[in-house]
Amino acid sequence: MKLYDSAGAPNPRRVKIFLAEKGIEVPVEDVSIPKGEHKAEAYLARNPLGQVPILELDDGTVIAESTAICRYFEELHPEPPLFGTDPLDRARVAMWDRHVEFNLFIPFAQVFRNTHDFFKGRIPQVAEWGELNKKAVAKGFDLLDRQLEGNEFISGATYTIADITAQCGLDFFGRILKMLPGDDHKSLARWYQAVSARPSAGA
Ligand SMILES: N[C@@H](CCC(=O)N[C@@H](CS)C(=O)NCC(=O)O)C(=O)O
Repeated sequence: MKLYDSAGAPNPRRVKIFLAEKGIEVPVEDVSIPKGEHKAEAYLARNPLGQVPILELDDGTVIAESTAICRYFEELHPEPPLFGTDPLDRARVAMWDRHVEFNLFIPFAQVFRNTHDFFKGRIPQVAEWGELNKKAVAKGFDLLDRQLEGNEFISGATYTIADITAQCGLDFFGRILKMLPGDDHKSLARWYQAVSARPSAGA
């Protein structure tokens, strides 16, 4: 089995933190986004979307989408559970993971793609759309801050995939765009400090 990664990229990092939390080691191959290796023929044959991460199994089966890869490992290695523990908890974790994706991670990615110099000349950029998404990120901060006022972690009392998704979004987009939680989002800032101190954050 092999995980196709791109150093520093936020989606593969979701999988790497997940694996670190589970204590699983998987061989990793780097696919350079700056060099365009993710759009090379050999990689597109594995993932026509030309995105990382993918997990390639020994029989050649390819799993794309970070959450799908994490789910696969959750089935193989249920402990510690990172997708919830019973029907209600699993629903709650799925709900919060989706909330984080749609209200934080994706708007952050839109700001990055539409306003950052890295993408100049690589993709068509619509600066106004990027600016609008800054407002969506701010609303995402509000949502998570409210949730974290009374909860240690995003979906409740335990660290889950929803925390990993938010952590990777803030570590990558939040840092590059200088949009990190401050005094207006104290609970989110408290949570961010706590998850950043976990050993898995080094993954
Ligand atoms: N929904 C996918 C998103 C994957 C994705 O957007 N990966 C980024 C790196 S973080 C990528 O490959 N970007 C290059 C591109 O889209 O051309 C997932 O969760 O894995």
